[in-house]
Amino acid sequence: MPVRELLTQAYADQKPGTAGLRKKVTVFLQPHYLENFLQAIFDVETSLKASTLVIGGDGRYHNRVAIQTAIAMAAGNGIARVVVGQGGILSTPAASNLIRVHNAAGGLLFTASHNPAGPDGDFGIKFNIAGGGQAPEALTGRIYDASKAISRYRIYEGANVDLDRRGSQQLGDTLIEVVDSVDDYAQLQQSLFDFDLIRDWFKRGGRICFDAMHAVTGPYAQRILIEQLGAPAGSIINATPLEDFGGGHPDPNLIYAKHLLDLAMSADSPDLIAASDGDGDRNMILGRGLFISPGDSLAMLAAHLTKLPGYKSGLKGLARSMPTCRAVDVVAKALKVECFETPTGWKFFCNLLDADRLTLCGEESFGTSSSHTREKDGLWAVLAWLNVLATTGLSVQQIASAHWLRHGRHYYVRHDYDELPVATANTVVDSLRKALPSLIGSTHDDWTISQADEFSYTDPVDGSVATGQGLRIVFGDAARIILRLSGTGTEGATLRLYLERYETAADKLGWPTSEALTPLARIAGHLVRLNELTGREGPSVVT
Ligand code: VG1
Ligand code: CO
Repeated sequence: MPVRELLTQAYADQKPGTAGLRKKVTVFLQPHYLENFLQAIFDVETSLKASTLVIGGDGRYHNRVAIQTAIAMAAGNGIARVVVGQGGILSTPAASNLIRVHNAAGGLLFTASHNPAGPDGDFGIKFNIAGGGQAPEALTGRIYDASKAISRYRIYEGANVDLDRRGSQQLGDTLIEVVDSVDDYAQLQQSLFDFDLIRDWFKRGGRICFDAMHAVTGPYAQRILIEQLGAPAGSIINATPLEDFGGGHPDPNLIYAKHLLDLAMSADSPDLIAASDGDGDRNMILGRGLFISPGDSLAMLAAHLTKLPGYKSGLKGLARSMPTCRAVDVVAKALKVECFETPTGWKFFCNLLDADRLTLCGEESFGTSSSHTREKDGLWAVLAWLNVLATTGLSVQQIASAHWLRHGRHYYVRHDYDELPVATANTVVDSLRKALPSLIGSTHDDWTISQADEFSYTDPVDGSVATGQGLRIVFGDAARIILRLSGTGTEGATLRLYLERYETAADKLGWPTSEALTPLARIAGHLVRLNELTGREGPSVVT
């Protein structure tokens, strides 16, 4: 019998973070490291056995090897059926959709999102559950506990599935189906947007530049934008997925995709400029002459969404993660729909989506999506913007200006302090936490602190509580300063400082963002003392 039970020793560091288990490739290459974590999932999530498991990844270095291991272990653990993307490729939103399409009990997604790839880069696993959403905290906690106690794992020895050949293959009692990576995803998008109208928009001369950043969205964008919507061939750049993402950092923001900002500011700017990240769940949106911040993009899409075919029946509710600017709250109020504030990480939206209380949600970290799937969806956001442009006949600039005039503008920036010693990062957080109560009521420039606390969240659907989700200093509606520790880094600790300022007067809507936020950055300097306590001169990355 090729199914073998092999002895192993547990690792103590397999605690999933904001978006699954993310480590250096070198960590994953340790003996049985991957096997242990997978076995912990199979041991905890016993519903997988009689059901279907979806497997795919973002194509980064080690993807194929890890997928072969995962398939062999699925067969070793008696999973009835495995659906895997051809070549081992599935973008994160496409995998979430496949789980739904196949009524699977879960999915294994091999990705470290936008983190650099290659032998010295990062690797990761996300476990998604039935319905397509990310495993909730309680479940990842149980998987972590199981990983610490593991002493053996089961594997189908000698398995070598042909990942490039579509169709069915049998591995012991397990049926392996290799499926096209794009088909179902493309069909889903077609059901949501007016493809005819967008095609006409291109025919009338509308222009897009989409940067796939040598990561997973290349084939998806090729199929949808070029083949189905008729965008000119040159509309996609860096379209070929590479194992090391071309040595780049497929994190679409103003730093790692600065060339897109330059393009937007050039005389020859297309109407829409966009990019997605390593695993296809993030999006960046720019128009001719301007960058749309993720919080603004969420708010603007919320304001226009019911004009799009898939959303004609109205909005159930809107949501943003706590550090995301409150622009969408203003739209929710105007539209009289409920607006939720959740902790950082997409998993917190999933219960609300399943309970039918949300239609659109997003995060400041370039994540936007809707009830059509249970992950953030980069190309979805691009198509939504294309459809809004085609439907309204307006430019990105016109949409933004009208939006700000009506709803006011939230200036926004995030400062990341990367690779800090863990103790230093904790000192910064602890000292601010201690100071918070004494800050309430104090005035800084023209702003008075109305609230200063540590965010905790009670899930409105199942009542579960998430504590320690970031420190916030709130100046009424006017401004916020937020500090939290990242849960996705693989080296030391990363602190994130988020600054938000709200203006409604017509003459205050056109400032450059950095200028608008200078006073708030100064106040944050006094209150949070990041530079002072870390010994740094400033943030490593400003987005
Ligand atoms: C970051 C972002 C968060 C996002 C997460 C996963 O987490 O801030 O908003 O959900 O990455 O994104 P953190 O804990 O480092 O701040 V991705 O594109 O990895 O799936
Ligand atoms: Co991602």
